[in-house]
Amino acid sequence: MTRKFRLGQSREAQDLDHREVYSHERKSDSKRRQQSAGRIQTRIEGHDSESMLRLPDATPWLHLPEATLIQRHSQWVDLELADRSILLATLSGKLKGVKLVVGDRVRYSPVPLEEPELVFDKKRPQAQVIAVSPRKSLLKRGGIDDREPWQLICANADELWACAAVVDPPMRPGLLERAQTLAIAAGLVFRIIVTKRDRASAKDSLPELDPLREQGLPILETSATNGTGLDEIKALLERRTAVLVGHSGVGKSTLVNALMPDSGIPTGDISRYGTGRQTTTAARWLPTPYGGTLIDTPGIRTLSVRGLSRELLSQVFPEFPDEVIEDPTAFDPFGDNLDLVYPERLQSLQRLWQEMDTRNPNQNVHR
Ligand SMILES: Nc1nc2c(ncn2[C@@H]2O[C@H](COP(=O)(O)OP(=O)(O)OP(=O)(O)O)[C@@H](O)[C@H]2O)c(=O)[nH]1
Ligand SMILES: [Mg+2]
Repeated sequence: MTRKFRLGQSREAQDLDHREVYSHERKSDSKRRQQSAGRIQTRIEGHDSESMLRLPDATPWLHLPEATLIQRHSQWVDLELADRSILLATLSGKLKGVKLVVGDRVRYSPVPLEEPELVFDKKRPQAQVIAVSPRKSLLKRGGIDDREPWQLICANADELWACAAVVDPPMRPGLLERAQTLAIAAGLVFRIIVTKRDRASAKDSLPELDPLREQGLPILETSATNGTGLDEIKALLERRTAVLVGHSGVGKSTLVNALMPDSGIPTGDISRYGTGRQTTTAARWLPTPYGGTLIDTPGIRTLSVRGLSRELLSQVFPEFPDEVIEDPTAFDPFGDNLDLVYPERLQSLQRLWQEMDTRNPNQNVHR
């Protein structure tokens, strides 16, 4: 089956560890080989990882109405207008090669300026996106290869809320450190939202979070089932846009529904655990009745930090002295010289430090 990526978007904000998404690209192998051969010959790394993040100048289009991109589909996007109505829109050819993402503020033309290509489901576009306004923030994670150095998660958020369940799926502090790194890189406030608190006894102090607690990170314990922590979340949502990030099944969408019973977002059930499939399949921008906005995202397996600066690590691991941050691999987490309370933190630091430097593993591989 040929998959279409007309908007160039279906590979983002999903778990992209699935290599098969690229199988449709075999036809372009030959072209890629030509380009790669040129690079090898000149020994110049021609790829500019920031190019996909650049936006064309939007100032010629300031006379057009502005809307928020609230969800991407394979062939179109949903826009929310100032009056909260929703329009289905295609992208103008002017935006070819531009990566749009949930949360983008866009300028649109109410009538399509160009004839849209085939649109699935007989849905007719009502508008066309012409320009993207400069982003206040852009949350991204490392991509899987050189052709897509970044996977965009959302634009214009203020905070990243990393969701971790007490059980089902098991809590993995390593993912939280990764999420914190991405949040700092994007300039977002980072919070940890513990979900399913009702599934562990009140006596359980969740000691696996102690190293993060001791760094002073804000941790909020919640339960969509018995309402724990929901008032605090509502208060936080009075004037913020927060993106929910976490493994599939931790309860991100359930939390959204608990906060906004009318949102009717599909949530998963236990039988889905371990299937590797997310219930939520596309990120969605959800204005809340509390003033702020939540962004629900599909569950991720991991968050790559490839391509991010190692300078971020001193903020994620402030307990380590400079010489450890400069080369964590020179130290033994279980050796006597550092005498660490949490040796797993040094192991994490080592992993992130090494991954940030990894060159694209597929760089010179031709399938
Ligand atoms: N006991 C309990 N179960 C919960 C809670 N929150 C979510 N669940 C259950 O966890 C399962 C998964 O919830 P979802 O909200 O679909 O998880 P998600 O994080 O949105 O998953 P993806 O969309 O796949 O990323 C469902 O069976 C929920 O009923 C909670 O606070 N307590
Ligand atoms: Mg979900």
